[in-house]
Amino acid sequence: MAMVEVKVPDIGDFDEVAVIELLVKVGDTVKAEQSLITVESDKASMEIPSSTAGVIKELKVSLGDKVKEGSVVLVLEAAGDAAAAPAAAAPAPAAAAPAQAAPVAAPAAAPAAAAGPVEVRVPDIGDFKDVAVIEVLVKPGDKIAVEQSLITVESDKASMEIPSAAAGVLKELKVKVGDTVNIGDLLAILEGVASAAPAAAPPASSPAPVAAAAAPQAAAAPVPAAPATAPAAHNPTGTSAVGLPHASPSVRKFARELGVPLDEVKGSGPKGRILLDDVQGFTKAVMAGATQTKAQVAKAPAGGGGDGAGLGLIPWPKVDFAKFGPIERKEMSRIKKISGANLLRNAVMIPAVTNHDDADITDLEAFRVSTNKENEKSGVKVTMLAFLIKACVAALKKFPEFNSSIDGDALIYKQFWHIGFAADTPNGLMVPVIKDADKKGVLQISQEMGELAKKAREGKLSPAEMSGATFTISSLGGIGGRYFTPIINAPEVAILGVCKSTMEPVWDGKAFQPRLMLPLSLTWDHRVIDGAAAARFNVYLGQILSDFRRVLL
Ligand code: CAO
Repeated sequence: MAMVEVKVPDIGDFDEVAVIELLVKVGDTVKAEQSLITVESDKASMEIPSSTAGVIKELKVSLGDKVKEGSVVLVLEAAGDAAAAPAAAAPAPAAAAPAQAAPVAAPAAAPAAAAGPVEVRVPDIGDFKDVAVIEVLVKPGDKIAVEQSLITVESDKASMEIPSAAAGVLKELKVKVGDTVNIGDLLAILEGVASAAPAAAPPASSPAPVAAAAAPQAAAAPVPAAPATAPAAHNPTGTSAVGLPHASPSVRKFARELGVPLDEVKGSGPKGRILLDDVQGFTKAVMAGATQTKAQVAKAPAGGGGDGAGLGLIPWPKVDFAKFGPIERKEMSRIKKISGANLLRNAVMIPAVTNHDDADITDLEAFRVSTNKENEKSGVKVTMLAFLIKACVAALKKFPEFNSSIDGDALIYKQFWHIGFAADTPNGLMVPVIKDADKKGVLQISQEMGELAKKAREGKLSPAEMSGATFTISSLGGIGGRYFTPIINAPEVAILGVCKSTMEPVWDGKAFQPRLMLPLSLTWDHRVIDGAAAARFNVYLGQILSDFRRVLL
């Protein structure tokens, strides 16, 4: 296996360019022509490819370094036959050049007045043949500036933007996404305002550009017979003249493959450049439901409702309500939008079943009332919900799968008991969490609940105070109702709904006795829990609530 130095090839008129991205690291196996680094001048950014396949042994450049033709980028151990051809290690035009940018000076010619329609054609794009149009950046009616990018084309080696050599109003676009184009093909017709002089610069040297999408562009001369390269300077900072996000070709390609709208990704690189990590971070956030793409938001009229197309459902009904009577349209709160999207996912994705039961809390309520009387001066009111939290912890300890979460084909059994409780706030539903409820007494839980519920209503809960729950209780007991079917708060696997307790006649074997009965609704994930376990959970919970001393057992 031969060691090969991969060098910066001929990068045209660029003297020294800065290394702005390292796309590989020591130990990586790279293919011939795989991009290794991104470099950037004040005019363009471009990726420097490897001339040889192999395993990277040493990186010779770091971020911020300046490199020029001949600078050693890295050393690699050439793979297989490539080792026998060390010549390929050099930036030999044949191998490496197609992946180089062919940056050229900005057009020197001043725009000249043009009369009538002007044709814009594909300039000399070097070795590229039949390159695919992957983005159309303008539309008829747009006012086009000289050097404004019109389309992005991509070969298997690179992508580049094709700019307009003339200024004017776009009358007609002659290409669409998916078309393939070659040198001289007609791209667009402008109604002339001004055009750059054709043949402002000689054709780029033989290497074909691997220009960044935002990189060395070749401007088409508006003369069909002799499309001359008048490469445009590209502004590498921020977005391009057409508002294109600033990212290297590989990042743009990656984003396209994932369907990530690059213009919605915040770049964390220098001058706001979008890095691979940014695209990955954005994708993760969308998958986790933490953020939505503009398209998702537009499609989600009912707080993340979507149009049902993904589920093969018929579209959401669109009704012109105003036809039937007066209406008022109000935007949903941010919390409603976020929780709506989460609730929808949980409702759709979890095979949920709800078991209803009643618990006799006659003695517990009597105890609660007397405790509150005794503690009147302390200012802390013991609530039924605090007892329920303690009782649930006991049941969760007895039935640990209720305190678990699904992780692929495995279950994560949590050895902590953090209980979330739904709180009704003016802005919507929030779920603060009582951490380590197993280690706290009912008084402490009541006090914390009071504080958290207050914060929730004031919109002051921190993300930490709303995270980490292993089980949730949703209590409508202070309001009313009998039973309901709460939606599981993923990735938890169960939730307890509680309604208002009522005095009911309960048969004790000899006579009906007036007992205070608390309606319970336990929703559980059937992938983790089965009906028998859910029934046992409810029975056990009922036993604890009817005789709280069992918590001590
Ligand atoms: N049965 C009968 N009475 C009950 C009860 C029950 N299960 N639970 C509470 N009560 C009583 C309380 O004792 C209290 O009465 P007093 O004022 O006479 O003492 C009264 O109802 C009000 O209680 P509360 O609701 O203020 O207190 P809480 O501890 O029960 O609940 C909290 C606190 C934050 C959970 C509650 O205020 C809340 O927001 N509930 C709504 C939760 C919700 O929206 N769930 C639905 C989610 S799904 O959309």
